[in-house]
Amino acid sequence: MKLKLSLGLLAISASLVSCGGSGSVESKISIIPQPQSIVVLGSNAVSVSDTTGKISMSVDTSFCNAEGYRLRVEDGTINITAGSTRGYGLALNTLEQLVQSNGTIPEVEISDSPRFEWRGFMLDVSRHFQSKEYLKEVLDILAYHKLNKFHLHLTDGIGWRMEIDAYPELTRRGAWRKIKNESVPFVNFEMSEEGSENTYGGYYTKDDLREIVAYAAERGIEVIPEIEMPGHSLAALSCYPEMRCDMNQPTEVYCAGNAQTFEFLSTILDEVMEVFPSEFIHIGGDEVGFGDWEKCPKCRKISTKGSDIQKYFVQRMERYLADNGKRMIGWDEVARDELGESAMVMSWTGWEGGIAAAEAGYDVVMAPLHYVYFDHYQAQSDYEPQAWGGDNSLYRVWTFPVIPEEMPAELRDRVKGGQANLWTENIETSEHVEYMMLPRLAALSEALWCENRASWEEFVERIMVQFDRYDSKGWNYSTSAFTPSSTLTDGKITLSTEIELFPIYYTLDGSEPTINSKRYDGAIELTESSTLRAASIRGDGKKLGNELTIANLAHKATGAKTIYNTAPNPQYDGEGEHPLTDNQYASKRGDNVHWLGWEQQDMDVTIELSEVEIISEVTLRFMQSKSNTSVALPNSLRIFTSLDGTDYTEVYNTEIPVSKVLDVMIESFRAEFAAVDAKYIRVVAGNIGTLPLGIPRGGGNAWVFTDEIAIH
Ligand code: TNX
Repeated sequence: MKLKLSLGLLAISASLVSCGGSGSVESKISIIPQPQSIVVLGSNAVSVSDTTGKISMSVDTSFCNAEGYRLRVEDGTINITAGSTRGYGLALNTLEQLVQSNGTIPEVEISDSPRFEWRGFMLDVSRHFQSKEYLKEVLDILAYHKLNKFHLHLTDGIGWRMEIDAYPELTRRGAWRKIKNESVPFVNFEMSEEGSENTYGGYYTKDDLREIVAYAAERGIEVIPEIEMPGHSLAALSCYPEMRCDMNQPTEVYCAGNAQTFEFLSTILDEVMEVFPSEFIHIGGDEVGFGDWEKCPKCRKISTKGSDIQKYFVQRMERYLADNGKRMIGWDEVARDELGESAMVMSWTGWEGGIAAAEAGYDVVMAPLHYVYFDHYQAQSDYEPQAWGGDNSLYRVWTFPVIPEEMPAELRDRVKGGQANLWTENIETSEHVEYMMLPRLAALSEALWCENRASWEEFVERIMVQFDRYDSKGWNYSTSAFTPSSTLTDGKITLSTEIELFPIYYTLDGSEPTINSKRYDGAIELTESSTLRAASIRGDGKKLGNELTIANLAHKATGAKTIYNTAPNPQYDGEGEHPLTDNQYASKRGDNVHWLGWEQQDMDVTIELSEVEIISEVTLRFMQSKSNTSVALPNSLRIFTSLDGTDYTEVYNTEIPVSKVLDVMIESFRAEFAAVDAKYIRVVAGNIGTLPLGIPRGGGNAWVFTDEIAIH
């Protein structure tokens, strides 16, 4: 359905979706983000099929918020009053969500305005490129959630994505790379050229970017470009090495003592300002290594201290932007750089940077990674595509306070809003971008829009309607909030899901759970060698989220005492008294508490059973993650048994071939041997010692990681 709304010169069209499918909640008013006030007026709904002449709009400048609007549907007419044309757009967005599955709009009065003026989303198009057409889709998604800032991370170490007339190499070479290892293209790559073999990349022409800016503006969204400096600039400096401290030494940091650097960057910013009309220009400023500067004779003339050189650099660029009528934004590292007062700080490492920046007198956008980094996992990692960092589940994002409790009252006005950031080291396709955005963007939009938040339960009801809308728009989204997670206590397993709307069904014989399987209603007792499979299943039989599978959970050594012949590193020593026999398995993340890690040493442990048992199998899992950690599979596995803890017999000895896989993986090893009576089982896993050269941490100490020793 298309609803055409016209008023004088202003013609706006909104496509209307009808929501169906999810059953009980479909006929309710369900709007995300939740408007500040909804009053149901009567029961004479307006039919969408005939809205001609039924819609009137007017501007009321007395609205204290330009994005505010009032929407009244009554007696067959739709009346919108808004603070500005921006407010209209937002009202139409609400109207679209008011349409019920039977094609009518209920009689309501909605008064609405946003809590924050900065409701942002950042997409990194440097690590992986997205087409211009897809960026428009992203803008549609943002507009649908009433976000109004699109921060485009256009440059980074890996790729430069904006055509710059003065420096054509930036996109002729800087936008392309040859992938040396398919599985981790962002770690293992070399610069390339457009059109050459096995090349990945892309860039936007200035016209492309103007088109994106215009498309965004039509949707009330401002596009804020980011040109990273002084760090994260490997791509630019590979094209123009004369801006390095040492021309022959690859680096990601611009030389600060070189006049050419500032000429280069200000020319680039001139071209950026010509294309992007935004009030703000982002210059990055994060994670700068000071090593090059502190050795560079030219930089040392500015100062011998890296932090002072950074300050000089950022101040210079801030002044350049301010002289051109623009406000600079930088990541929280720039807060200590004594900037002009128009500068704004984007707080990413936590709240502290934002609080410090507000104290120093700057405006702040809160984007703390432990709430709103959408490159982080949204559910247990075993069932999710490879992600980065911690768990920012839907619930976690929903609890984003934007202004933290610890922020002093007098500084709170400095917080202009918040933003989610999607870094794309691990994200190549548009489907994956969407999967990471949705539905977390819905939770973000409520945090940024609503003065008074609804309850989680109430939000979750609206999310179900939102899923139907995502379906009709063709947007990919995650339902991971329905994936069961498990905890184990006293040999019993408890299941739960983040969204508790549908029952969990499970099987213990390894078969697929369906709506006819056992319905979970309390802790499950596991017997040796049972395999649990569990899933959330809706009334119509549709499975939501991923399935949980846990194999061979209980075993003969459950709870048994462990003697460490070599001690695990105290930072990775599992959790609890006997972590290797507690039936608790770790996820693919290196920081999961259930991992035990041995650095450079063999893992050598003895399990003491409470009595002599007949055993014939030992199962263990080892992790390997060579792309960004030092964890490698062991090169051998040996098992010895004893009745008295003194005399041991070797029952198993195997070599494990080296695996060149760089991505994170967990490998299970099942050691089977002739049945033997034993009370003590000694397990030795050989550490490869040093990581091979040619991989990210090559030459460094290798670690062995394991989580459980299961004895059968
Ligand atoms: C830190 S957040 C970065 C990015 C990475 C991200 C990975 C920020 C300002 N810098 O360059 O992509 O971590 O999560």
